[in-house]
Amino acid sequence: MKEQLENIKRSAISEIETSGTVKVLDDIRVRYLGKKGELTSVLKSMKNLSKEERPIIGQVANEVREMLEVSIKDRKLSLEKVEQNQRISAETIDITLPAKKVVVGKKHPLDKTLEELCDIFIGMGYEIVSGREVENGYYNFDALNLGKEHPARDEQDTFYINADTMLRTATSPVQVHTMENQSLPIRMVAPGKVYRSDEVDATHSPIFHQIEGLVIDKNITFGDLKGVLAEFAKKFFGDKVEVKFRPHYFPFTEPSAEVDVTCVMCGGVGCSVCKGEGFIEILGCGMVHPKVLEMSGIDSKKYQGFAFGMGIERLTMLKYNINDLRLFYDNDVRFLEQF
Ligand code: 2NL
Repeated sequence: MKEQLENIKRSAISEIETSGTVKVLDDIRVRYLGKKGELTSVLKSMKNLSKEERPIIGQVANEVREMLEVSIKDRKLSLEKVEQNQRISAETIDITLPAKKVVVGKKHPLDKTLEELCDIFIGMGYEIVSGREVENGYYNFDALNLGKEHPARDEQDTFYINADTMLRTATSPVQVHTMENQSLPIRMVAPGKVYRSDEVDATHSPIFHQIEGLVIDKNITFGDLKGVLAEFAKKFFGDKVEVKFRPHYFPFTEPSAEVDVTCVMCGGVGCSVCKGEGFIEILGCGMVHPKVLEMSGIDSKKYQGFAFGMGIERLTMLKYNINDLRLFYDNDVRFLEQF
Protein backbone atom coordinates (compact mmCIF):
# COMPACT_ATOMS: atom_id res chain seq x y z
CA MET A 1 0.00 0.00 0.00
CA LYS A 2 2.92 2.27 0.70
CA GLU A 3 4.11 1.62 -2.80
CA GLN A 4 0.65 2.48 -4.12
CA LEU A 5 0.83 5.80 -2.27
CA GLU A 6 4.28 6.52 -3.68
CA ASN A 7 2.97 5.85 -7.21
CA ILE A 8 0.03 8.18 -6.66
CA LYS A 9 2.38 10.85 -5.35
CA ARG A 10 4.75 10.55 -8.29
CA SER A 11 2.12 10.62 -11.00
CA ALA A 12 0.10 13.35 -9.28
CA ILE A 13 3.18 15.60 -8.86
CA SER A 14 4.15 15.14 -12.44
CA GLU A 15 0.65 15.92 -13.65
CA ILE A 16 0.46 18.98 -11.42
CA GLU A 17 3.76 20.30 -12.68
CA THR A 18 2.89 19.89 -16.33
CA SER A 19 -0.70 21.17 -16.02
CA GLY A 20 -1.25 24.12 -18.33
CA THR A 21 -4.37 25.79 -17.01
CA VAL A 22 -6.23 26.35 -13.75
CA LYS A 23 -9.07 24.27 -15.16
CA VAL A 24 -6.84 21.26 -15.91
CA LEU A 25 -5.24 21.63 -12.48
CA ASP A 26 -8.64 21.59 -10.83
CA ASP A 27 -9.54 18.39 -12.69
CA ILE A 28 -6.33 16.83 -11.36
CA ARG A 29 -7.24 17.88 -7.82
CA VAL A 30 -10.67 16.29 -8.11
CA ARG A 31 -9.20 13.12 -9.62
CA TYR A 32 -6.74 12.61 -6.73
CA LEU A 33 -8.17 14.38 -3.71
CA GLY A 34 -11.90 14.52 -4.54
CA LYS A 35 -14.55 12.39 -2.81
CA LYS A 36 -14.03 9.60 -5.30
CA GLY A 37 -10.37 10.48 -5.90
CA GLU A 38 -7.51 8.00 -6.03
CA LEU A 39 -5.91 9.08 -2.75
CA THR A 40 -9.28 9.21 -1.03
CA SER A 41 -10.06 5.63 -2.01
CA VAL A 42 -6.67 4.48 -0.68
CA LEU A 43 -7.43 6.21 2.61
CA LYS A 44 -10.83 4.54 2.68
CA SER A 45 -9.33 1.08 2.18
CA MET A 46 -7.07 1.60 5.23
CA LYS A 47 -9.74 0.02 7.40
CA ASN A 48 -8.57 -3.33 5.98
CA LEU A 49 -5.06 -2.85 7.37
CA SER A 50 -3.71 -4.33 10.54
CA LYS A 51 -3.50 -2.26 13.73
CA GLU A 52 0.30 -2.07 13.37
CA GLU A 53 0.28 -0.99 9.77
CA ARG A 54 -2.51 1.55 10.03
CA PRO A 55 -0.66 4.43 11.78
CA ILE A 56 2.40 4.03 9.54
CA ILE A 57 0.45 4.00 6.31
CA GLY A 58 -1.87 6.66 7.72
CA GLN A 59 1.07 8.96 8.29
CA VAL A 60 2.42 8.39 4.80
CA ALA A 61 -1.04 8.93 3.30
CA ASN A 62 -1.46 12.22 5.19
CA GLU A 63 1.97 13.37 4.10
CA VAL A 64 1.13 12.60 0.49
CA ARG A 65 -2.16 14.47 0.76
CA GLU A 66 -0.56 17.51 2.35
CA MET A 67 2.17 17.51 -0.23
CA LEU A 68 -0.31 17.31 -3.09
CA GLU A 69 -2.43 20.07 -1.58
CA VAL A 70 0.58 22.37 -1.23
CA SER A 71 1.86 21.74 -4.72
CA ILE A 72 -1.61 22.21 -6.21
CA LYS A 73 -1.86 25.53 -4.37
CA ASP A 74 1.57 26.67 -5.59
CA ARG A 75 0.86 25.57 -9.14
CA LYS A 76 -2.50 27.28 -9.04
CA LEU A 77 -0.92 30.59 -8.04
CA SER A 78 1.60 30.51 -10.84
CA LEU A 79 -0.99 29.37 -13.41
CA GLU A 80 -3.29 32.16 -12.34
CA LYS A 81 -0.51 34.64 -12.85
CA VAL A 82 0.23 33.24 -16.32
CA GLU A 83 -3.44 33.35 -17.26
CA GLN A 84 -3.81 36.88 -15.99
CA ASN A 85 -0.79 38.01 -18.01
CA GLN A 86 -2.21 36.33 -21.09
CA ARG A 87 -5.52 38.09 -20.56
CA ILE A 88 -3.86 41.44 -20.06
CA SER A 89 -1.77 41.17 -23.17
CA ALA A 90 -4.78 39.98 -25.18
CA GLU A 91 -6.75 42.98 -24.01
CA THR A 92 -4.00 45.48 -24.61
CA ILE A 93 -5.18 48.47 -26.61
CA ASP A 94 -2.79 49.81 -29.18
CA ILE A 95 -3.15 53.50 -28.49
CA THR A 96 -1.01 54.29 -31.52
CA LEU A 97 -3.72 53.00 -33.89
CA PRO A 98 -5.50 55.81 -35.76
CA ALA A 99 -8.84 56.67 -34.14
CA LYS A 100 -12.14 55.81 -35.77
CA LYS A 101 -13.28 58.72 -37.89
CA VAL A 102 -16.17 60.60 -36.33
CA VAL A 103 -18.62 61.45 -39.08
CA VAL A 104 -19.88 64.93 -38.37
CA GLY A 105 -23.01 65.94 -40.22
CA LYS A 106 -23.72 69.35 -41.61
CA LYS A 107 -26.58 71.70 -41.06
CA HIS A 108 -29.40 71.18 -43.54
CA PRO A 109 -29.46 74.07 -46.05
CA LEU A 110 -33.06 74.89 -45.05
CA ASP A 111 -32.02 75.14 -41.40
CA LYS A 112 -29.09 77.28 -42.43
CA THR A 113 -31.39 79.68 -44.24
CA LEU A 114 -33.87 79.64 -41.38
CA GLU A 115 -31.17 80.53 -38.85
CA GLU A 116 -29.82 83.24 -41.09
CA LEU A 117 -33.27 84.76 -41.56
CA CYS A 118 -33.96 84.68 -37.84
CA ASP A 119 -30.58 86.30 -37.12
CA ILE A 120 -31.30 89.10 -39.58
CA PHE A 121 -34.71 89.86 -38.07
CA ILE A 122 -33.53 89.47 -34.47
CA GLY A 123 -30.86 92.03 -35.40
CA MET A 124 -33.65 94.41 -36.39
CA GLY A 125 -35.46 93.91 -33.08
CA TYR A 126 -37.99 91.28 -34.15
CA GLU A 127 -39.29 88.49 -31.93
CA ILE A 128 -39.41 84.90 -33.24
CA VAL A 129 -42.83 83.36 -32.63
CA SER A 130 -44.06 79.86 -33.41
CA GLY A 131 -47.56 78.44 -33.31
CA ARG A 132 -49.76 75.48 -34.10
CA GLU A 133 -49.73 73.70 -37.47
CA VAL A 134 -53.35 72.58 -37.19
CA GLU A 135 -55.76 75.50 -37.44
CA ASN A 136 -59.41 76.26 -37.94
CA GLY A 137 -60.97 78.12 -40.84
CA TYR A 138 -61.15 81.38 -38.94
CA TYR A 139 -57.41 81.67 -38.22
CA ASN A 140 -56.23 80.18 -41.49
CA PHE A 141 -58.63 82.07 -43.80
CA ASP A 142 -61.35 84.38 -42.42
CA ALA A 143 -59.12 86.46 -40.16
CA LEU A 144 -56.92 87.14 -43.21
CA ASN A 145 -59.82 88.43 -45.26
CA LEU A 146 -60.02 85.21 -47.25
CA GLY A 147 -63.80 84.80 -47.47
CA LYS A 148 -65.80 81.60 -47.77
CA GLU A 149 -65.59 81.75 -51.55
CA HIS A 150 -61.84 82.21 -51.73
CA PRO A 151 -60.16 79.63 -54.03
CA ALA A 152 -57.45 78.90 -51.41
CA ARG A 153 -60.17 77.21 -49.32
CA ASP A 154 -60.83 74.64 -52.05
CA GLU A 155 -60.78 71.05 -50.83
CA GLN A 156 -58.29 70.33 -53.59
CA ASP A 157 -55.79 72.86 -52.26
CA THR A 158 -55.76 72.37 -48.49
CA PHE A 159 -55.47 69.36 -46.19
CA TYR A 160 -58.69 69.22 -44.19
CA ILE A 161 -58.94 67.18 -40.99
CA ASN A 162 -62.65 67.96 -40.88
CA ALA A 163 -64.86 70.70 -42.30
CA ASP A 164 -63.37 73.37 -40.04
CA THR A 165 -59.96 71.93 -39.11
CA MET A 166 -56.99 71.99 -41.46
CA LEU A 167 -53.22 72.06 -41.74
CA ARG A 168 -52.18 75.70 -41.96
CA THR A 169 -51.44 76.90 -45.48
CA ALA A 170 -49.24 79.77 -44.28
CA THR A 171 -47.78 80.91 -40.95
CA SER A 172 -50.14 83.93 -40.91
CA PRO A 173 -52.41 82.34 -38.25
CA VAL A 174 -49.48 82.75 -35.82
CA GLN A 175 -49.63 86.49 -36.46
CA VAL A 176 -53.41 86.53 -36.00
CA HIS A 177 -53.06 84.81 -32.60
CA THR A 178 -50.35 87.32 -31.67
CA MET A 179 -52.51 90.29 -32.68
CA GLU A 180 -55.35 88.90 -30.55
CA ASN A 181 -53.29 88.10 -27.48
CA GLN A 182 -50.28 90.37 -27.34
CA SER A 183 -50.06 94.02 -26.45
CA LEU A 184 -48.96 96.54 -29.07
CA PRO A 185 -46.61 97.34 -30.66
CA ILE A 186 -45.84 94.06 -32.43
CA ARG A 187 -42.61 93.30 -34.23
CA MET A 188 -42.41 89.59 -35.00
CA VAL A 189 -41.50 86.88 -37.48
CA ALA A 190 -43.14 83.45 -37.57
CA PRO A 191 -41.14 80.71 -39.27
CA GLY A 192 -42.40 77.16 -39.73
CA LYS A 193 -43.88 74.35 -41.75
CA VAL A 194 -46.88 75.00 -43.97
CA TYR A 195 -49.03 72.65 -46.04
CA ARG A 196 -50.65 72.63 -49.47
CA SER A 197 -52.33 69.79 -51.29
CA ASP A 198 -49.79 69.80 -54.12
CA GLU A 199 -48.20 67.04 -56.17
CA VAL A 200 -44.45 66.79 -55.66
CA ASP A 201 -42.38 68.21 -58.50
CA ALA A 202 -39.29 70.40 -58.93
CA THR A 203 -41.06 73.44 -57.50
CA HIS A 204 -43.92 71.99 -55.38
CA SER A 205 -44.16 69.99 -52.18
CA PRO A 206 -47.12 69.34 -49.86
CA ILE A 207 -44.96 70.40 -46.91
CA PHE A 208 -42.67 73.39 -47.16
CA HIS A 209 -41.38 76.23 -45.00
CA GLN A 210 -42.24 79.85 -44.73
CA ILE A 211 -41.36 82.84 -42.69
CA GLU A 212 -43.82 85.66 -42.29
CA GLY A 213 -43.28 88.97 -40.59
CA LEU A 214 -45.61 91.46 -38.97
CA VAL A 215 -45.05 94.95 -37.58
CA ILE A 216 -47.84 96.93 -35.96
CA ASP A 217 -47.37 100.30 -34.32
CA LYS A 218 -48.49 103.90 -34.58
CA ASN A 219 -47.41 105.78 -37.72
CA ILE A 220 -46.12 102.78 -39.65
CA THR A 221 -45.89 103.56 -43.37
CA PHE A 222 -45.07 101.84 -46.62
CA GLY A 223 -41.68 103.59 -46.29
CA ASP A 224 -40.96 101.51 -43.17
CA LEU A 225 -41.87 98.37 -45.07
CA LYS A 226 -39.56 99.29 -47.96
CA GLY A 227 -36.69 100.13 -45.65
CA VAL A 228 -36.94 96.91 -43.65
CA LEU A 229 -37.30 94.62 -46.65
CA ALA A 230 -34.58 96.31 -48.71
CA GLU A 231 -32.26 95.98 -45.72
CA PHE A 232 -33.26 92.34 -45.32
CA ALA A 233 -32.63 91.56 -49.03
CA LYS A 234 -29.15 93.09 -48.88
CA LYS A 235 -28.28 91.23 -45.69
CA PHE A 236 -29.44 87.91 -47.14
CA PHE A 237 -28.30 88.16 -50.78
CA GLY A 238 -25.43 90.63 -50.42
CA ASP A 239 -24.98 94.40 -50.57
CA LYS A 240 -24.87 94.48 -54.35
CA VAL A 241 -28.45 93.43 -54.97
CA GLU A 242 -30.93 96.03 -56.13
CA VAL A 243 -34.45 95.77 -54.80
CA LYS A 244 -37.65 96.47 -56.73
CA PHE A 245 -41.16 96.78 -55.27
CA ARG A 246 -43.75 95.74 -57.85
CA PRO A 247 -47.48 96.29 -57.17
CA HIS A 248 -49.40 93.09 -56.50
CA TYR A 249 -52.63 91.93 -54.90
CA PHE A 250 -53.14 90.03 -51.63
CA PRO A 251 -56.50 89.98 -49.83
CA PHE A 252 -54.86 90.59 -46.43
CA THR A 253 -52.75 93.63 -47.35
CA GLU A 254 -53.53 96.90 -49.09
CA PRO A 255 -51.55 98.17 -50.87
CA SER A 256 -49.56 95.02 -51.62
CA ALA A 257 -46.34 94.38 -53.48
CA GLU A 258 -43.97 91.69 -54.55
CA VAL A 259 -40.28 92.28 -54.01
CA ASP A 260 -37.76 91.41 -56.70
CA VAL A 261 -33.98 91.43 -56.40
CA THR A 262 -31.46 91.63 -59.22
CA CYS A 263 -30.81 88.07 -60.38
CA VAL A 264 -28.31 86.34 -58.12
CA MET A 265 -26.98 84.40 -61.13
CA CYS A 266 -26.43 87.08 -63.77
CA GLY A 267 -26.47 90.21 -61.64
CA GLY A 268 -29.29 91.71 -63.70
CA VAL A 269 -28.05 91.09 -67.24
CA GLY A 270 -30.63 88.37 -67.94
CA CYS A 271 -30.14 84.60 -67.88
CA SER A 272 -32.06 81.31 -67.72
CA VAL A 273 -32.62 81.59 -63.95
CA CYS A 274 -34.40 84.97 -64.25
CA LYS A 275 -35.78 84.09 -67.69
CA GLY A 276 -34.08 87.13 -69.20
CA GLU A 277 -35.77 89.53 -66.77
CA GLY A 278 -32.69 90.43 -64.73
CA PHE A 279 -34.88 90.33 -61.59
CA ILE A 280 -36.24 87.51 -59.42
CA GLU A 281 -39.20 87.61 -57.06
CA ILE A 282 -38.26 86.81 -53.44
CA LEU A 283 -41.28 87.72 -51.32
CA GLY A 284 -44.72 89.24 -51.01
CA CYS A 285 -45.67 92.10 -48.68
CA GLY A 286 -48.02 94.95 -47.99
CA MET A 287 -49.70 97.21 -45.45
CA VAL A 288 -51.96 95.10 -43.27
CA HIS A 289 -55.56 95.50 -44.48
CA PRO A 290 -57.62 97.58 -41.98
CA LYS A 291 -60.25 94.83 -41.97
CA VAL A 292 -57.59 92.32 -40.86
CA LEU A 293 -56.51 94.62 -38.02
CA GLU A 294 -60.10 95.25 -36.91
CA MET A 295 -61.00 91.56 -36.94
CA SER A 296 -58.19 90.91 -34.45
CA GLY A 297 -59.35 93.77 -32.25
CA ILE A 298 -56.84 96.45 -33.31
CA ASP A 299 -58.07 99.99 -33.94
CA SER A 300 -56.99 100.66 -37.53
CA LYS A 301 -57.44 104.42 -37.04
CA LYS A 302 -54.70 104.42 -34.39
CA TYR A 303 -52.50 101.60 -35.57
CA GLN A 304 -51.06 100.56 -38.90
CA GLY A 305 -48.75 97.80 -39.86
CA PHE A 306 -46.98 95.94 -42.59
CA ALA A 307 -46.58 92.24 -43.20
CA PHE A 308 -44.55 90.05 -45.48
CA GLY A 309 -44.15 86.41 -46.33
CA MET A 310 -41.53 84.35 -48.07
CA GLY A 311 -40.72 80.74 -48.87
CA ILE A 312 -37.63 79.34 -47.18
CA GLU A 313 -37.11 76.72 -49.91
CA ARG A 314 -37.37 79.35 -52.61
CA LEU A 315 -34.86 81.67 -50.93
CA THR A 316 -32.45 78.78 -50.41
CA MET A 317 -32.78 77.64 -54.03
CA LEU A 318 -32.04 81.17 -55.25
CA LYS A 319 -29.12 81.70 -52.91
CA TYR A 320 -27.36 78.42 -53.70
CA ASN A 321 -28.60 77.91 -57.28
CA ILE A 322 -30.51 74.72 -56.48
CA ASN A 323 -32.91 73.78 -59.28
CA ASP A 324 -35.04 71.05 -57.73
CA LEU A 325 -37.03 71.34 -54.49
CA ARG A 326 -37.01 67.57 -53.99
CA LEU A 327 -33.26 67.64 -53.25
CA PHE A 328 -34.07 69.21 -49.85
CA TYR A 329 -36.11 66.21 -48.75
CA ASP A 330 -34.13 63.30 -50.28
CA ASN A 331 -31.57 63.44 -47.45
CA ASP A 332 -28.75 62.45 -49.77
CA VAL A 333 -25.55 63.44 -47.94
CA ARG A 334 -23.83 64.15 -51.25
CA PHE A 335 -26.31 67.01 -51.67
CA LEU A 336 -26.42 68.07 -48.03
CA GLU A 337 -22.62 68.22 -47.71
CA GLN A 338 -22.38 70.99 -50.27
CA PHE A 339 -23.67 73.81 -48.11
C1 2NL B 1 -46.13 85.47 -50.11
C2 2NL B 1 -46.88 86.57 -49.51
C3 2NL B 1 -47.58 87.53 -47.50
C4 2NL B 1 -48.59 88.32 -45.49
C5 2NL B 1 -48.01 87.31 -46.21
C6 2NL B 1 -49.91 88.70 -43.47
C7 2NL B 1 -50.25 88.21 -42.25
C8 2NL B 1 -51.15 88.90 -41.50
C9 2NL B 1 -51.70 90.03 -41.94
C10 2NL B 1 -51.33 90.48 -43.17
CL1 2NL B 1 -51.60 88.28 -40.00
N1 2NL B 1 -50.46 89.81 -43.93
N2 2NL B 1 -49.02 88.03 -44.23
C11 2NL B 1 -48.72 89.58 -46.09
C12 2NL B 1 -48.30 89.78 -47.38
C13 2NL B 1 -47.71 88.76 -48.10
O1 2NL B 1 -47.00 86.48 -48.13
O2 2NL B 1 -45.91 85.46 -51.27
N3 2NL B 1 -45.73 84.51 -49.31
C14 2NL B 1 -44.97 83.40 -49.75
